[in-house]
Amino acid sequence: MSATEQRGIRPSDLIDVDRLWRRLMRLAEFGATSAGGVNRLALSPEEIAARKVLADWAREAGLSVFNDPIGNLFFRLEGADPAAAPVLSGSHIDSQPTGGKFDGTFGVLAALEAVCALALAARKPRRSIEAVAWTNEEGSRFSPGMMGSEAFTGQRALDGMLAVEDVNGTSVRSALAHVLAAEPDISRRPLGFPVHAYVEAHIEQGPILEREGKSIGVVSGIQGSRRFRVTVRGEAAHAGTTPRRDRKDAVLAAVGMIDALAQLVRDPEDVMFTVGLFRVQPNAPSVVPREAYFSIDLRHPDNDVLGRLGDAIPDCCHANGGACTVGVEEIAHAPSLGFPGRLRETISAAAERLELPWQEIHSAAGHDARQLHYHCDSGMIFIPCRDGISHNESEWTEPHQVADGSRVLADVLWELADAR
Ligand code: HGY
Ligand code: MN
Ligand code: MN
Repeated sequence: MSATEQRGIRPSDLIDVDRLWRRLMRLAEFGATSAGGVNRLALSPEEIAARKVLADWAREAGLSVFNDPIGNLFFRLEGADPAAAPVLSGSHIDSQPTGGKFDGTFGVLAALEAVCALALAARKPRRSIEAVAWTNEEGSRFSPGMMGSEAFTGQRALDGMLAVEDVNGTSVRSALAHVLAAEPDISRRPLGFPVHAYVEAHIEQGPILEREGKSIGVVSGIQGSRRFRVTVRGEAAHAGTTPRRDRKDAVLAAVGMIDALAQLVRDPEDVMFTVGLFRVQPNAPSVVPREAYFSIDLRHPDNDVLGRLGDAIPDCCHANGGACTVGVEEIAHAPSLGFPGRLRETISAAAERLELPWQEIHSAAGHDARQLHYHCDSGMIFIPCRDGISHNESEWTEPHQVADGSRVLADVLWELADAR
């Protein structure tokens, strides 16, 4: 086929949707739950196995594979100018404990499909294009999340991350050692490099695109979030013999705090306040609890609201501690951000060319694109998901929706990488 004919074929024409869908279903087997979801925690044996399959698929297409000191995994389509800063695209393959088949995985596999399809068609853009699977985006095993993209962009130091432990006392350092030891055939690159542009494809994780009948969401930005951990220390005592006046009940104090916090953040009504993790020590039915440990996930698109309410959280907790002692630690504070217009226009123009109905949409969920936003021009492409459900085993999106998103992504990546 002549170069001219080649040029007439857009990258979106090269996308093999059946292959992409098969790979989505295959990856969902790693950590598959009986309810049809996925439990593939960061740096777990399930994730090690999934990473190997990704690397095999990339090599079959002739791509080179790299990892880095935090375990990010890259699949590179070499460009005509290898020294030029590459275009990057991806997301994460770690999941929530009761996660779905598409959160993160769609973005990694759509990016991998784009570079595989281009490689198999012997298309060589000026800049290299790399698909990436970022380490520990979800933060459910090791908190806070987004360690891979934060370390890559220098938003957070690697050493502090390596010391983080999961609930069983396993550190990131030791879990990561197993991941990297399982990849002796993958070249290690240093942490971070200049990136020309980053695009992440993701399911919306909300109901808007489906409700509005749109195939593509051009993401305008990501709402801000603040994350805290609260430790309430009381005193273990006998549940039957200890009079109320003598009790230092950590759970009753924590419950009072959470109720007061819920009142504090009641207004404005679009504030997102979640206590998703709650641990009790010694967690025994006939022992007055010695300690309660819980998470706070606070989100809002207005940085002033986020600032005002987040700043009030420690005092609110201390004021409701009663006879217990209270520790409040803020573990992450990510402001609300807007993606650059030029990248949003590139995405919407690609959707127009493919005659796909699209709309601008703000992301209420967090993504690795947040970190890349401070590193290079970044943007996101959303596809609808059924009833907006996510972080739930029934998460679902249709093959044609996956096809639409991956085609737009392929054309956007080519345009960014091949621009003269
Ligand atoms: O929490 C989030 O927004 C992301 O899904 N980890
Ligand atoms: Mn995600
Ligand atoms: Mn998620």
